[in-house]
Amino acid sequence: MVDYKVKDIRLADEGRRLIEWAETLMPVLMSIRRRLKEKKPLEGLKIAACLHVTKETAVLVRTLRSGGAQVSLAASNPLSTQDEVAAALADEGFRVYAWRGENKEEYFWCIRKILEVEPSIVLDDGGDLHVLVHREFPDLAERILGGTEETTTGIVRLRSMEREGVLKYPVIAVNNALTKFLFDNRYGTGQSSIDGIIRATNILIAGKRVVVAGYGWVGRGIAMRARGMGAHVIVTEVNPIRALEAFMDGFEVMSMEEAARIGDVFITATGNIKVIDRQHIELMKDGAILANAGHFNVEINIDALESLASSKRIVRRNVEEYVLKDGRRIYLLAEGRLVNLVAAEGHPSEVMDLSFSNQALSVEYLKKSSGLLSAKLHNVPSEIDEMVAKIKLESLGIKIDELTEEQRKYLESWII
Ligand code: XFA
Repeated sequence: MVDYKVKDIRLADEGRRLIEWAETLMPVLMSIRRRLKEKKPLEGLKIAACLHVTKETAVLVRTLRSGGAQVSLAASNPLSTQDEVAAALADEGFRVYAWRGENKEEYFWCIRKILEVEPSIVLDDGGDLHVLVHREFPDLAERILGGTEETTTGIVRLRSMEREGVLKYPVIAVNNALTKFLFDNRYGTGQSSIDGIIRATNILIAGKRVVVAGYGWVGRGIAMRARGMGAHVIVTEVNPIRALEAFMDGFEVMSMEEAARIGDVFITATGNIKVIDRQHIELMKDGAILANAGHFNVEINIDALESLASSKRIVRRNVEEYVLKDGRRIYLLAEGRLVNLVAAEGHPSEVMDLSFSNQALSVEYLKKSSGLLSAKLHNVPSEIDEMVAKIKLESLGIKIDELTEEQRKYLESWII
C-alpha cells in the first residue's frame, strides 16, 4: 500500500533537483534544520500541512522532519502544485496527496487524506484545512495542539471563527510576522511582478512611464523596483497619508484620470475592484500595457475593456491585444490575474525562506507551549520574528550592534 497520491512518481529525480536548488537559497531554514536535527524537539509530532506544494514548501517539510516530526502534505490550491516536487517528497516517504489540476472534489479528498494520521499540529495556507477540521472532524479538532496560518485570507476566516467562539485550538498567524509580510509583499511581489511584466512583454522598462495604483507594501515594492530600472514612476492613491509618502519618496502622484492619459504601463496593487475602469481606458494612449499585482482579477475592469474593444487577439503568451473602436491598442497581461504568478514564478525562494522559517519556529513554539495557549489567534512571538531576521543576517555575514548596559538603562528611564 502506498501512502501518497501524486501525478507521476517518476518525476522524483527532477523534483529533487528543484528542491536542492531552493535549499541553496534558503539559508535560514537550513540553519534551523541543522539545530532541529541535532535536538529533535519535534520527535513524535504528527503534522498535517495544507500548503502550496512547491520546492520551497519541500524545504520546510524536510526541515520539520529533521526535527523528528512525521509530515503529511496536501495542496492549498488545486493549481499551484509542482508535480516534480510532490513526486520527490512522496519518494522520500512523506504522505503527499497533491497534483496539479485537482478538481474540487479531489482537492478536499486530499485534505481529508492528510487528516487520517490524526495530526496534533496543522499548518494551513488560506484556511481550508482549519475550516474542514472544525466542520467535519470536531473530535480531532478538540485534540489538536495548535496550528499555523500563512495568509491574510486564512487569518480573516479564523478571526471570524474566533469571534463566534468555535475555534478549538490556538493558531499562530504567521502572516502578521514582520519578517513575513514586510518582505514578501515588498521584495517578493515587488520583484516578481516586474519580472512577470518583462517575461510577458520583453519591454524595456527604462524610459517608460509606469503607473502604480496603490502605495501599500506591494505598490511600494513595485514602484521601488520600476524606478531602479529607469522608469518614470507615477503613483495613484486614495489615502492622503500614503499619497504624501509616495510624493516624498520621490514619485509623481496624481489621480488615475490624469495618469491614464500619460502612462505606458499600468500596474494595480490596491486590493480593490475597478481601479482601472472604463473612463480610464477611454483616455489611454495607443499601446498602453495593463497588469494586475493586487487582488485576483478584479482590479482592472475587464468587462469594460471587452465592451470598448472591436476586436482582440493573443499576440504573445500572456499578452492579449484589445483594439478599441478608434484603433487604439491596449495590452492586457495574464488576463488581469496576478501577473507575478501567471507570467513569472511567484515569490523567490529567499522570500519564502523568511516566512517558512516563521512557520518552522512556530511549530516548535506550539509544541513547547502545549496546553498553555488559548484557543485563539496568536501573533508570532516577537522573539521568533527577530530570530528569523538574526539568522538571515548571520547567513549574510552581517554583524549588528548591541545596546550597551548604559544605553539600555537610558532608554528605560523616565527621569531627565
Ligand atoms: C502559486 C503561491 C499561489 C507558485 C507555485 C508554482 C509556481 C509559481 C499560487 C504559488 C501562491 Cl496563490 O506558488 C508559484 Cl511555478 N505561492 C506564494 C507566492 N505568491 N503568493 C506570489 O509565490 C502570495 C500571495 C498570493 C500569491 C498572497 C495572497 C494572494 C496571492 C507559494 C510558493 N511560492 C514560491 C514559488 N516558487 C516557485 O511557494
